[in-house]
Amino acid sequence: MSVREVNFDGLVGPTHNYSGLAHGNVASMSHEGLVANPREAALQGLEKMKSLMDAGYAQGVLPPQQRPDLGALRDLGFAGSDAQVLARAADEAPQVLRAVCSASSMWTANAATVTPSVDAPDGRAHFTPANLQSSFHRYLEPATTGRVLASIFADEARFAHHPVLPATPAFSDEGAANHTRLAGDHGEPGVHLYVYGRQAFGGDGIAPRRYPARQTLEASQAVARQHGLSDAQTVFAQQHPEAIDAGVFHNDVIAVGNGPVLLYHEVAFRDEQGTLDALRERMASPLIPVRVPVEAVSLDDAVASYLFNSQLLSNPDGTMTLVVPGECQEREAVWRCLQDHLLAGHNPISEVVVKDVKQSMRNGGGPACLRLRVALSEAERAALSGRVLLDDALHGELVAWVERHYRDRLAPADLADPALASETLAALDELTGLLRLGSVYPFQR
Ligand code: SUG
Repeated sequence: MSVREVNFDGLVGPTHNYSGLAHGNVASMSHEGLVANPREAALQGLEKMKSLMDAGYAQGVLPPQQRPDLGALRDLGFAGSDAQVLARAADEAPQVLRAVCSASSMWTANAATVTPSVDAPDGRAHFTPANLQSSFHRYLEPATTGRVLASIFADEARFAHHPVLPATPAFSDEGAANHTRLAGDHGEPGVHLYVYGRQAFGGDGIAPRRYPARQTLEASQAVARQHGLSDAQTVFAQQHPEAIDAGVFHNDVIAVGNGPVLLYHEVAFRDEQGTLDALRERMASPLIPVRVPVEAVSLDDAVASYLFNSQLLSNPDGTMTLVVPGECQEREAVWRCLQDHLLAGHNPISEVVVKDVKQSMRNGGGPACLRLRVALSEAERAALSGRVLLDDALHGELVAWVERHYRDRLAPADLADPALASETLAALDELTGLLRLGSVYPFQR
C-alpha cells in the first residue's frame, strides 16, 4: 500500500469569527454575530488531526491565511496607516471589514482540486486552486493558497500546478468539495466525479432558485482538462437543485466517497441513476453505492447534522471508518441511520468516530470541509517540502503556538482592533518558521 491518502487539514486562523458571510450556508447565516472562540476552534481542529494520526491515518496540515487582508482593503481605496485603514473600513464599510477578516481558509476542501499522479497522463499530481469567486471573503484565498501549495508540492518532476480558473460566474469553482475520486483502492486508477450546481452556457436552465449554485459545469470541465483527464475517467453530474435550496451549498454536504464507496443522500444528484450508471461504466472495480433515503434522513436533518460531511477513511483490513461531527449525535434520525443503516448495512463502513468541531460547524464547516485529500505515493510523500506531515512533535508545537497567540473570544465588533492584526502577523510569521514554508504571506514579501 505505497499510495496513501493524506488529509491536509486547514489550521483555523486567529481571526475565526461569526460574520454571517455565506449566503446559502444555513449555519453561517444563523450564527451571525455570535462570539467566537478562535483558540478553541484551532484546538478542536488540532485534536481531530491528532486523533486521526494516532489511529494510523496520514495527516497533513495547511497554514491559515493572513487576515485581516489589509492589501484587499487598500485595493478598495482605504488609505493611511494599518490602524487608519482598519478604522476607516470599520466606519464606512463594516461588511467589507468582516469579509477581509474571515478565517475561511480553514475549509481546505475548497482550497483546490487535486488529481493524483496515477490518473494523470504525465504521471504527476495536479493541483488547481479554486477561484472561490462566489463570495468576496473567499475570493481572497486563491492567491495565497497557490503559493502555499506550490511551496509544499514544490518538486516539479512530481507535482504540477495550474492557474486558478477565471474568477467570473461562468467558471465559478469551489474545489475538491465538489469532486470525488472513486477507485478500488487509492493506488488504482480512479474515476473522477465532478458535481456542479448549474451550467453557465446553454443547458436546460434548471438550477436552484433560492440559494446560489457555486460550481458550474464549465469550471469542472476546465479543471479536468487542465489535469489531462479523458472522458473515460470523468463523470459530470448536476447537484439536485432542491438540495442547494435546502442549504447544501457544496456536494460534500450531501455525499462523500472513498475507494469504491459512494455514500450519498437520495436527493444529492439531479439524475441519481444516470450518475451511478456513468460511474459503473468507467470504474475498473465495482462501485459500492450507499444510499440514504429521505425517509431515513430528511434534507433538513442532513444539513443540520452534516452527516455527509464526514471523512470516510480506508483501513488496512479493507474496512472503512466514518468520522462524523458531534451534531450527528444530537439528531435522533441521523444517529439511528448511522447505527441501523450504515453500520449494520452491507458495506465496508465498520466504525463511526465522533469529533467535536463545533466552532467550525457553526460556520458550516464539518470534518470533511476541514481537509484537502491528496493521494500520494511513498516517493511523493518523501518529496514534500516544508514540515507539514503531522507527528507528535509538530502537533505539540502547534498546540503551544495556538495557546500563545490566539484569543478565546472574538466578536465581529472586535475585528477593527488594530492589535488583532498585529497579533495575527506575529503568529503567522512564527508559523511559517515552524512549518518551514518560506515567505508565503503578502506581509513577508
Ligand atoms: O464557504 N463558510 C464556508 C464553509 C465552507 C464549508 N466547506 C465545505 N463544505 N467544503 C462557506 O460557506 C462562513 C464564514 C462566515 O460567515 O464568517 C463561510 O465562509
